[in-house]
Amino acid sequence: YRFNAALVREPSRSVVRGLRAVDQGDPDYDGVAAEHAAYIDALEAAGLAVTVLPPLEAFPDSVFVEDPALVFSAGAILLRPGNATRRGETAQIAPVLRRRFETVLEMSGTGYADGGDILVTPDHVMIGLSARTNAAGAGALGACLTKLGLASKTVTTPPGVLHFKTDCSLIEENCVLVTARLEASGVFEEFETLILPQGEEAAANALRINDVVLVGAQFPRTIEMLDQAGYSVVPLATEQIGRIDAGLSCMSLRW
Ligand code: CIR
Repeated sequence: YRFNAALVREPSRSVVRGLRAVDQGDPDYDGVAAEHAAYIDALEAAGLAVTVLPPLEAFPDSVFVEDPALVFSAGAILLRPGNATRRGETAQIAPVLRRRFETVLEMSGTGYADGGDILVTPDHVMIGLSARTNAAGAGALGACLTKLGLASKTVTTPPGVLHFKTDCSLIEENCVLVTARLEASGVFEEFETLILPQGEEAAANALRINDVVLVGAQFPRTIEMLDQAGYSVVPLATEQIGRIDAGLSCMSLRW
C-alpha cells in the first residue's frame, strides 16, 4: 500500500449504462464525475502523482481502470476482462502502460481475469476465481506474475460476489478488512482481520494508500471501526459509482 503514482480515467457520459448485477437505477453522470474528482483529490492528498486519461465513450465501465491491467514497480500485466463488453479496454490502456513500464506482459491463451479479483499482499498475489476470472485466466496470470518474480495463489470468491476485492482490502501488511462471508472461507487464516459490520459489507472495497484508508462515506460503522483501530480514514462518496457495483480500488491503478 506504499505507492508513488496512480493512473485513472475520467468517466465517460456512457458511464450511466455501466454494468450492474442488480439495477438500483442508473447513476447520475454529474454525480459520478463529482465522486471521481474527489477521488483524484484524495489520491493526490495521499501523496500520489496522478495521471488522468481521457474518457472512452465506447466503454461505459472504462472508468474502472483497475480491471484491464495490473501494475507493479517491476512491470505491468495486460488482462483479459471477463465481461465481453469490457474486453476492448485492454487495448486502450496498453499503449499508456507501454510508455511507462519497460516490462509489459500479456496473458497467454483465452482465459480471462479482472483486476478486481486480484489482491496483492506482501507474500503473494491472491487471484480470486469469480464470474470474471476463470481457472485458465488465473493460470495464465500466475505465469505472468512468476515472470515478474511474484508468487501467486488462486482462491475463491463467495458465490454471487462480483470480484474477490468486492469483499476485502489489505489495510496493513498483515491485516485485511473483510466481509464475514469471505472471512469464513478461511482464505485469510494467516492475516489479522477486521470484519465489516453487518449491513456495511459494501464498504469492504476500501483503499489503503500510504498513511490513509479511503472508505465509502455512507458506511459510518466501518469508519468508526477503522478510526478506533488507529487508522487515518478519508471518507469518500461512492453512492453513484456504487450503483454500477464499484468501490474505491477499481478507479485507479497504483504503483
Ligand atoms: C463491472 O461490472 O465491471 C463494473 N460495473 C464495476 C467494476 C468494478 N471493478 C472493480 O471492483 N475492480
